[in-house]
Amino acid sequence: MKRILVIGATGQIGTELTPGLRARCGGENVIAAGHRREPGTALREAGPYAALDVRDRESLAVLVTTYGIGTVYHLAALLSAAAEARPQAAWELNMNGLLNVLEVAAAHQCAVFFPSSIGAFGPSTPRVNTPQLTIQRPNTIYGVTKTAGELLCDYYHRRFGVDARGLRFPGLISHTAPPGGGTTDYAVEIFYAALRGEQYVCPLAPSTRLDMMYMPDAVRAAIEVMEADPAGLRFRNAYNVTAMSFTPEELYREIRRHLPGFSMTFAVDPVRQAIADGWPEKMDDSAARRDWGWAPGYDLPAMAADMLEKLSARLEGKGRMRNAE
Ligand code: AKB
Repeated sequence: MKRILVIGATGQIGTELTPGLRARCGGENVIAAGHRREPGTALREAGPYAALDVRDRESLAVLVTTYGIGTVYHLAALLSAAAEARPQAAWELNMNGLLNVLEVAAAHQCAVFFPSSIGAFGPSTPRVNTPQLTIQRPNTIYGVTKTAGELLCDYYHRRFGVDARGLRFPGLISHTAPPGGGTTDYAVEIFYAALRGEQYVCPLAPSTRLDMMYMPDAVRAAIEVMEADPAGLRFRNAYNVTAMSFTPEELYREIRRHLPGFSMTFAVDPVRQAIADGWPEKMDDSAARRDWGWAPGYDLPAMAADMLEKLSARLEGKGRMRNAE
């Protein structure tokens, strides 16, 4: 059996996609790779782990041949706000990393999953019901790498027959992976503050409406699009997928239904606000629904209830561990 390689296994999506794939395909068949030499115990004990810098094409090729890899989920990237602070590093990781993955995939007949983003759109894109095919003129380096990445994946599919598929993810919300350098991170950080009994200072203005998704839906979407019958795929890179759309004010009100004492203030970060203002409020994901049966499972109330339950259990567990030390 051909194995699966997850690059960026310790990052935001990889932290949940890797166990999801291992549960489905068996631990030994899913190789986790990340820039950390020592990943967490759960990741290391459930299957093989390899330290990898995806900018090193040779090491990637060795990994692919050593493990007999048939599918690569390439998740390693700098997110939008972090990329804006280090544009050259973002280009090197997001673009050169992807080019290496596609080159190795072409040489070894691997399928490739590429996560694009609402960041692939820009201020001239329609923000409401953003169509599958529309204007893509992003004005951030992150967006430039996502749009170019979509095109590069399509090029490798057409020119070299690489089975490259992708999704345009909205902001992703996870109780497992801590936020790291994204514009939509507020929608995760807010839960940590609420459960720790702290006031949350939101970096986006109260009415900033953005497209969002809970991580279990994102993991399922990534697996489903890679398992879809290729004959039904009218698009490759990348399908719009969405689940919910809310503002910081609406998320705050939803959390207060569970934790009435929680409070939030605003200190708008001009960099993140400018990025958010150019992104879709809600994408039209009808092509994904029609072509491979995409349907989200979580809306805002369901996501908030599950986040509060799971994250509070995790934070309590950590507190217990600290007290026992
Ligand atoms: C970010 O905020 O940079 C990411 C994204 C929407 O791609 N979460």
